[in-house]
Amino acid sequence: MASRPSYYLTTAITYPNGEPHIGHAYEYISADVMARFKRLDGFDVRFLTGTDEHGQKVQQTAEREGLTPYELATRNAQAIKRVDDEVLGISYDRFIRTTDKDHYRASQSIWQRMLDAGDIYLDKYSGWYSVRDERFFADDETEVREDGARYAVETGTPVTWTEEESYFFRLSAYQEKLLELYRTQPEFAAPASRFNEVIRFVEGGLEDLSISRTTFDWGVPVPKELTAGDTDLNHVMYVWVDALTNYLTGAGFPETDSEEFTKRWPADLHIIGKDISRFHCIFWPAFLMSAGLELPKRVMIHGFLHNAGEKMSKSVGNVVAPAAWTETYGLDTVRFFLLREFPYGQDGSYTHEAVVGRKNSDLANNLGNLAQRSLSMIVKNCEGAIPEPGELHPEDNKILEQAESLLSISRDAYQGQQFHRALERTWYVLGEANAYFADQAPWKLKKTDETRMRTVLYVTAEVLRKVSLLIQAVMPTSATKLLDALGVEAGGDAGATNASNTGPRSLAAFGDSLTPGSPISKPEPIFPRHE
Ligand code: ME8
Repeated sequence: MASRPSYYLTTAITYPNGEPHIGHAYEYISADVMARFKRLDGFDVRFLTGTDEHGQKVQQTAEREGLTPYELATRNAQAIKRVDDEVLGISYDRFIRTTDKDHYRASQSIWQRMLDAGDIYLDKYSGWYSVRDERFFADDETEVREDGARYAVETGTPVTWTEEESYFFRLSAYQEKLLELYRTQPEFAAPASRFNEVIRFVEGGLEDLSISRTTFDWGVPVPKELTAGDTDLNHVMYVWVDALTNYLTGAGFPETDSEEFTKRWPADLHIIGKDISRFHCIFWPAFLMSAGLELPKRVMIHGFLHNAGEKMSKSVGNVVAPAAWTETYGLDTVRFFLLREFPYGQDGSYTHEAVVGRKNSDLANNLGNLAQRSLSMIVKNCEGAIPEPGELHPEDNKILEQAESLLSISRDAYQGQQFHRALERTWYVLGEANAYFADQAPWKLKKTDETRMRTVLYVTAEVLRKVSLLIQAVMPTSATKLLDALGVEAGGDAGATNASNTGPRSLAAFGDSLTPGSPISKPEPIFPRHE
């Protein structure tokens, strides 16, 4: 399988200063769906996720909890990993922690390269810093509120005045090169609306970036040999320098000549949320340009998930844990809902009613019922095996062609992370299949024209096979049950981890058809209604 093309994708790495919520789950799930689809479609996938453990935010939370930062990070990294493994079935290949040894090496190596390029110099930083955002703000990006305290305008988080010796990265020198990147690689970031915000910001001019801290020590050290010998202080890297570098560590950096690195870098896709687009679309490519490394092919910026239209926040008490959802609705329903309900890239809102609506109409009715009704008829009337179809009528061909078209539509949609498009179109075809089944009424044909009944059941089962193949990435467990019932043989790349990956069916089989005479079984109810 050595010749399979590589596909390397990543999520943002989460701050381990608390438990993950459904907004984080949204990101993990969407990346997982992308990874699974690519695996099923014949790619050699590497899928990286993990935790961003350094910085003041984690250090301060640890102090409050009476733990060392490493203890806090370890506890919460384990909690996040447990959610990935046990609650969401995320098929990552590596869960990276930025406290991993190889990551220190990678971070120091990229620093060295930027230093060698002449892009790092010592100066003094004075300005505002938001610990919650781990981000510097210029004076005019902050405001004093009624309580007398100062806040970042954009994010609403408190800022504190910071004055310290710091190394700087010559970001200002990259303005033109970045603008050229955006011009020549319009697919570099998406959606366009968010990409345009980034472009406008860069057009407005860039200031050099403070990339080290001296007033606390929870970070990747900047060893003295990585300085120009111009400081007596101990510097640690600004957390975003090491955080972004995790994508390189995950590809085997700094071993740039290794087989792994050559195969995996540049990354095909970084999936991130809208609050960190500047870090990924400005700082990250600038660091890489400076270090003489290739740039990622794409940054997909997803929106935020809101609880009934309201921002999730601990103080409002409306933060939802992923397990609360999967226990109530089932994992596959949650995955389907999050990707089907709103366009990927835009903000989305959820309510209990909306999830139940999707579950009952799209899953229980459109898919579940059609599968139950058609497969039970086959089991009962066709000796429990795929029937031999008679001559195909135009209406048979029409629905078969619609199902056939779903592969290229889905591929295109996935290529642009337009998950909702793939699902929307798939459910449109399922709607057509339901109408076909109702019009053809095989239960009536049973009395009048058995050959025709067999044809209609064959065609319906074949549409279900194609749909099931395509929805494996989104609903691995349910799709597997359907494909099992249809007697479709397993084969394909299961990815590295976890049980819900058993029995994948490669999309290479999409263009085949069901074999008459092959045994099928009536599926146990796969998509029960939510009462
Ligand atoms: O930003 N809806 O970590 P983080 C959707 N460590 N996505 C959400 C969300 C919501 N309500 N809340 C958060 C960081 N996210 C950095 C990343 S990457 C080199 C370093 C997303 O724990 C958020 O946009 O604050 C980000 O992509 C991810 O969850 C982790 O957020």
